[in-house]
Amino acid sequence: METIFSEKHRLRNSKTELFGGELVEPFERPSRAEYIIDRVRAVNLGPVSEPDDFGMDPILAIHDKGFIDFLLTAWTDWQAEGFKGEAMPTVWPARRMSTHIPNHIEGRLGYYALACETTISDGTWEAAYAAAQVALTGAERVSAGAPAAFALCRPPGHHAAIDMYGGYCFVNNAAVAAQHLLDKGAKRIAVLDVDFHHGNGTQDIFDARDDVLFVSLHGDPMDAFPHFLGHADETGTGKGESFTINYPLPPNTDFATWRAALAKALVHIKDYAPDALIVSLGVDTFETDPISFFKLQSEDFSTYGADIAGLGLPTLFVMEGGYDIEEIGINTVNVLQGFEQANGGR
Ligand code: SP5
Ligand code: ZN
Repeated sequence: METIFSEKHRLRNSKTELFGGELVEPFERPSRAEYIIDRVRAVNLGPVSEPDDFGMDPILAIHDKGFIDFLLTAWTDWQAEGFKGEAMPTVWPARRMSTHIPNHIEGRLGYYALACETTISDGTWEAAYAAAQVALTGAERVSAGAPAAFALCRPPGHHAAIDMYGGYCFVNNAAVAAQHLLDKGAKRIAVLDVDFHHGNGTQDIFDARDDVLFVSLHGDPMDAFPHFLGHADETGTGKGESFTINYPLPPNTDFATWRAALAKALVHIKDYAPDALIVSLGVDTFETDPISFFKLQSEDFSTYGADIAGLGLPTLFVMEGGYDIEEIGINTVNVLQGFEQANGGR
């Protein structure tokens, strides 16, 4: 399987995350991608390629222009205020308040943020842009007939909504890739989100659409980030009704329970008969992930990679979360190898 990877991920290197009332080193840090690419190379998963540049249009096909303009200048606007730390919001348009978009950077941060653990700093936009190009290049390969590809995106994307960032995400890489596959002629795309956290951004983007099926297994939002989306009663709206499917799972969910939910998800995907599958691949379901509460073990990742291969669909894997950094390479590549071995080594 070919991996698409850009060293520009390193430009996303913020120093602070708000966690437990303290500013700590971010869980989402550059070494994550280094461990993954090292493992890809160590097991000879396949060639590693640089992304092509598809420009801004495919990003603007998914995201609000005002939101992207905000991301482009947020760091310089913040610095112009003379603030010493990294950019984070302190105020939000909460219930019954105005949705006018403020001028001041502090107001705009609150308007466009869905969470404030994720700071914006120098290079954030450049890395997020490169990650979207990685996903687009992977989509291009699948569109051209590759049975599978791995878009090693960093920063991740599935929490980024039409006009919101947060949860370590800025541009929704999986959504940008899905739209690209549709624009290249696919009629239906399924997104299977196996990250521990609910893919609220992807759900938001495709909520009212029937050309993208969104299926997610995740920590129940009653107990897990992002807390305000991902319930089982969210099934899509309008034309998109029944094309969103959520499997919220409780604390300490083990692989047997998780795999039973995956089996149900795979039946829905098969019935939808998509032209291709995008897997939002987060490995924060691992038993020792520092911010999550599922109990998957390393060999389970191989097992479910093979389960996904059973669909027999052209598949683009898009990297999302995973914060047990020492094990992130093994767990991620286990999914890809499990998939490939079940797929007859293609
Ligand atoms: C892409 C991705 O995986 N984003 C996740 C962002 C989660 N950020 C908020 C983390 C809050 C975790 N609280 C955990 C308490 C552990 N005891
Ligand atoms: Zn996650």
